[in-house]
Amino acid sequence: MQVTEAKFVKGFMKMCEDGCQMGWHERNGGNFSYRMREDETALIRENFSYEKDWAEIGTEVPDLAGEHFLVTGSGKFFGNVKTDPEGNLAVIEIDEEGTKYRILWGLKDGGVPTSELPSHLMNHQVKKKGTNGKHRVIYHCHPVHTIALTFVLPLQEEVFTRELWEMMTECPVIFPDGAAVIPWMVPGGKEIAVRSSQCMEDHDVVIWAHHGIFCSGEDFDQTFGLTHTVEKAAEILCNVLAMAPYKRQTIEPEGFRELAKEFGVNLQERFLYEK
Ligand code: 2HA
Ligand code: ZN
Repeated sequence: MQVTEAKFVKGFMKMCEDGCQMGWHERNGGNFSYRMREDETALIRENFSYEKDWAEIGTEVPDLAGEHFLVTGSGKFFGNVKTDPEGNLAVIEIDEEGTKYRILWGLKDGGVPTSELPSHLMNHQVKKKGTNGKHRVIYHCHPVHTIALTFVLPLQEEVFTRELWEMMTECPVIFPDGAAVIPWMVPGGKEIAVRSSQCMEDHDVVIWAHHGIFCSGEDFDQTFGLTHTVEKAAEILCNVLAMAPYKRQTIEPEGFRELAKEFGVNLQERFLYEK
């Protein structure tokens, strides 16, 4: 089967397009990876070439040894994925030590996988273990309002989580573990990858101050929907803060406790502090 005929590739490409339409991928902004299932790899294996050299990942992901990923290319524009998937995407394989990768398909005009490959793979490693293999999608983008909030809110996950939850009733149901926040760091390397993957141990949302957001999920719809929900809550908060420095009324901690009971989610008390 042609790579672009496979259902997971179509889903991946659609999400690239949807993210662009949201305005989350200026120029080459953002990056995206999917941990392929064995049957999906088998389906398109006939298109793979094993001639490219192994290259250093820049970190270690031993629990991903032998795994295959569909990833966006470094410096490539999400907006070009639809018309030229083979020039902008790649299928990569991880070696037996989990320290190297090689390109099996794609990036036909040259190039390498996303500059955030260490963060993507370390996040995948944490999620593969922590969700019993259920999470397969790691998505990074640059949504305006989420980034804007990192200039005015304290960079504390309790504050970000609580403020976002208050903006839409369904937020705590959609991200009950809250949103982690990391301070500004140089992107692209192992240090930010380690920090992010530590946050992914107990969150599906990690906000990078003055940069963007990483979300993890089981499939494309869940992961995109999660990103959209966080960004929409952030947009409402930006609007509220632009109107007044305070809220006249809001959802109170007791309301969140009732919501948790009704919807069967566990909301940690540290997010429900008295203000
Ligand atoms: O430009 O988003 O974080 C790609 C990125 C790097
Ligand atoms: Zn980025």
